[in-house]
Amino acid sequence: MTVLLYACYGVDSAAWLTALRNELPEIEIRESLDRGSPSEIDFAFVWKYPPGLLRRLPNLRALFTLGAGVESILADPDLPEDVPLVRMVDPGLAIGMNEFVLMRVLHYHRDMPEHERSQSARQWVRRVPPLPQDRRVGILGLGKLGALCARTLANLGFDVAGWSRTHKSLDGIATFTGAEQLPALLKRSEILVCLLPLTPDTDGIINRETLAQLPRGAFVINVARGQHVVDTDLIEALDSGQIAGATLDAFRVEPLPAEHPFWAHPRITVLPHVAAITQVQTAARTLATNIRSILAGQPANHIVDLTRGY
Ligand code: NDP
Ligand code: OXD
Repeated sequence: MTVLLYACYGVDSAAWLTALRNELPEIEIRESLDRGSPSEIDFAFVWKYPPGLLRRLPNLRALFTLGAGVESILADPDLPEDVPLVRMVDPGLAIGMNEFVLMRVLHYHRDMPEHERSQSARQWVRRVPPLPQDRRVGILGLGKLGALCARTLANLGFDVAGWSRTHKSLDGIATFTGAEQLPALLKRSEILVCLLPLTPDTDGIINRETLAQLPRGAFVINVARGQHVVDTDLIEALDSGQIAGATLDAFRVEPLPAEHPFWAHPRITVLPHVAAITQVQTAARTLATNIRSILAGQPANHIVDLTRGY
């Protein structure tokens, strides 16, 4: 049994190898195709691999991603349709996203951008935030990450609503379903968090029309994909005061080009795709559990639905 680990772009391959070899001591793990024959590879763990890689693996039994979003792998013309594609669902990743969303929601809820502006002007201005029950947070996407963030915020007392493609029932959280209920979710979202997968249906979903449906002075936190946001529409909404601030962790082009207007916008916080990072230790365990399921004849967990796109 042989696994290929192919990861670049900020992934610590050495740490992954150590963790995977600890979790799967009975399995050979190769770091490249330079050794042995590619036809010996049964499973591949990949993230940001070079074009043509999958074409070279004729006997793959399952393909695992080291990250949660799979849109770039789905766009690979060499992706085999008959090999399960398994996305990353990792407790470490979820903890990171939960922390990040909570941090940015609290930042806006407690008026931190205004306090920071006051400090720059050496002004002592005391602002009284509303109670969390009077702060309406909307979460686009109620999957593994969105539902966790929604629960955390609701447990702190925020008035939380979430939006998904299929109906969800979550204790203490108002839920909205499908395109026809999106306006109702937007209308009540003073802080909007995007945790959707990137699909043809969600591409450009944060645009002039949807931003205009948020309450005036709302905040936007995009921790999903850059393509969810129409960049010029967001800047226009910020400049007009319709949107009071935005936290952006993902961009159409990454790294965000130095000349992009987001960098210098006074109401935008740019982060280099760090909201949540797959944690080697916990994720290696998840991968090992999944590999063992497959070897025992069980289906893997978290298989991507290729037609749905996530
Ligand atoms: P899931 O697949 O678990 O959840 C996706 C959610 O989005 C589901 O609730 C789904 O609805 C909903 N959804 C999908 N399409 C639509 C649609 N057309 N209309 C309404 N709702 C829709 O994904 P995760 O929670 O694991 O991850 C979400 C995204 O977060 C990833 O795809 C990735 O892009 C991003 N991410 C970003 C990271 C970062 O560091 N910035 C790190 C990790 C992930 P339903 O439940 O009905 O299927
Ligand atoms: C992602 C990830 O999908 O880093 O963005 O997992």
